Amino acid sequence: MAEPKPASDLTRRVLAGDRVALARAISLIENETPQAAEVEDVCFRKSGRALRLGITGPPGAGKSTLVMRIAQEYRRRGETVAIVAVDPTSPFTGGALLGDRVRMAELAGDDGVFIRSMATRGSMGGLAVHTAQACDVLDAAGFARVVVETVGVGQSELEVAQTADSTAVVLVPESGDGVQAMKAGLMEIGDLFVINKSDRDGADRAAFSIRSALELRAPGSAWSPPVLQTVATEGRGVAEVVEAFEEHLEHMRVHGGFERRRRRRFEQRLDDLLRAHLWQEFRAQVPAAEWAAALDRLESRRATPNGTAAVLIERFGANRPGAARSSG
Ligand SMILES: Nc1nc2c(ncn2[C@@H]2O[C@H](COP(=O)(O)OP(=O)(O)OP(=O)(O)O)[C@@H](O)[C@H]2O)c(=O)[nH]1
Ligand SMILES: [Mg+2]
Repeated sequence: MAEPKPASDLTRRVLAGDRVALARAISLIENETPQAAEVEDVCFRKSGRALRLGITGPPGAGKSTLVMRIAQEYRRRGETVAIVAVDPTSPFTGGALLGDRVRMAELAGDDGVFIRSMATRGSMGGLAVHTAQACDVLDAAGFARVVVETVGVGQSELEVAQTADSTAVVLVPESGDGVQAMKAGLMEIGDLFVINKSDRDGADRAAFSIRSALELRAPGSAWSPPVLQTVATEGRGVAEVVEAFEEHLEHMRVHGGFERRRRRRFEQRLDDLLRAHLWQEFRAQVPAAEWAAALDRLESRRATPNGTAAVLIERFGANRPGAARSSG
């Protein structure tokens, strides 16, 4: 493996935990600027110590409110925390996270906390890759816990949740009988479940139905996900959520699941990156006129999508004669 090049000024400041540099580095990642690669690579090599926690669930379940409370609880325990709110829709506001000014103010000015929202942009392996890269940066900067909030709807958001070491699914009493959560793919990814807004009616019933649904999941598995109740706005039950995260992480360390999970995550990440790179490379090989001609043939039904794809791969794919690459 090649020796790493000396770090740039930005990278050095990131590693020193400089907040302005951290924000800048994450922007570079978000925008897929060429400069991002250096920060990413240096930070990746230095990462691995932070424990990554995922918080996901339906829109408005109280995820951001809970994340703020979790951060406060970690601070009470003397741990540093970085928060990444992955916001698929609004690139700049960070949605409710930045809107939650009271709790923000409580955490602002604390050097042990870093909060950042990230938008969905670009193509290089998508949301999960960007999130993992941002987590590497925060990890390398020395934060002990990195918490990622995503809305639990849609495949790419679920993939983000799966980049965590431990994931909490946040539901509300109205989430009903667990069937909805199951349909959304949330039941499979939770290592712990939180019924937030438990100040409302039906929290006990919701917790019961989630527990029942969980019994159908992977019977005999070593870890049975706890189902907790919180009132995030008041901080009730939050210490128990933090405790459950820590117990789950410890459980995996003892039973060996921890490294397995991280390895799976690397595999997924490599897959995503390779797919994106190979696809971009391939598309760059196909002249615009050829592309338009292929679309014409599809439009007039003179060719099929399967046949067209096969022909394009044969003519422009990496395996064609003389396709040996000149640059790496
Ligand atoms: N009654 C009650 N309201 C809560 C509780 N937790 C959060 N809320 C309120 O629910 C609303 C949504 O909270 P957020 O924390 O923004 O929820 P979210 O899941 O992050 O929302 P998105 O990121 O937009 O999906 C806010 O008005 C919160 O004040 C709770 O425990 N009880
Ligand atoms: Mg939120």
